[in-house]
Amino acid sequence: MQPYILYGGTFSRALGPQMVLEEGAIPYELRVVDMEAGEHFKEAFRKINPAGFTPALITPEGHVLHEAAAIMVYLADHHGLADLIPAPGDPQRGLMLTKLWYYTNDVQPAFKRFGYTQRYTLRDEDIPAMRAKARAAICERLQLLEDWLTQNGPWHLGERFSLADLHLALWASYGLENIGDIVETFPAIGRVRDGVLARPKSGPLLQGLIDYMVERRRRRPLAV
Ligand SMILES: N[C@@H](CCC(=O)N[C@@H](CS)C(=O)NCC(=O)O)C(=O)O
Repeated sequence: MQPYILYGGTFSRALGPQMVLEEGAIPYELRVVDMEAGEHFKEAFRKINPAGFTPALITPEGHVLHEAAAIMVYLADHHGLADLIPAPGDPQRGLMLTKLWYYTNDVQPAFKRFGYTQRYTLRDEDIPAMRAKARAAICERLQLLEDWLTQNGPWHLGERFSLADLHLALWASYGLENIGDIVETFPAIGRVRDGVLARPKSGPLLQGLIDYMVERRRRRPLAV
């Protein structure tokens, strides 16, 4: 059977699915999409994911999956990775899914407005104010997670590690103006990020993202 083919690399959130593949020792091939060169919007990649976003995952059956969190849940379920996802019927699964959906439906759009502010404004002069509002929205949402982790942590599910921790570690590693600012401002979130960094399989991948982002911010600082 064909291995999985994962499209992503560099600063893509394909890292979420990649961490699951590594944690589960699932064979895969990584195909790097150079997003800095705009490869994700070119025809070759649009044939894989017409939306032009990474990650995309081609399964051994030939299905194309997109949406990082959905791919993570699928892989963990399909390969029975019980140490990453509570099984259907386990009440903790609901808690985990609710946080994953929160990341993708609420936290992620605020990050998009912050990182790609020009896409959301009609006039360039509105960019700084729009970005400041997006930043405030991100911090407000992260504060809710900080409160949850402080009261119920150290992981999202208390003592039990899960996909939600991998996903949050990814978001926390992007940072805002500076790569370390989220984990410095929100210590409980920082502990989740550090816990993932300490994992033998996911840790080196996450460190690679952090190193890439530090270098990227140096080349392209955000003007707020
Ligand atoms: N909802 C999608 C969003 C995917 C997404 O935005 N991926 C980023 C990579 S980190 C991307 O392709 N960005 C390119 C762009 O927006 O131009 C998911 O969670 O997988």
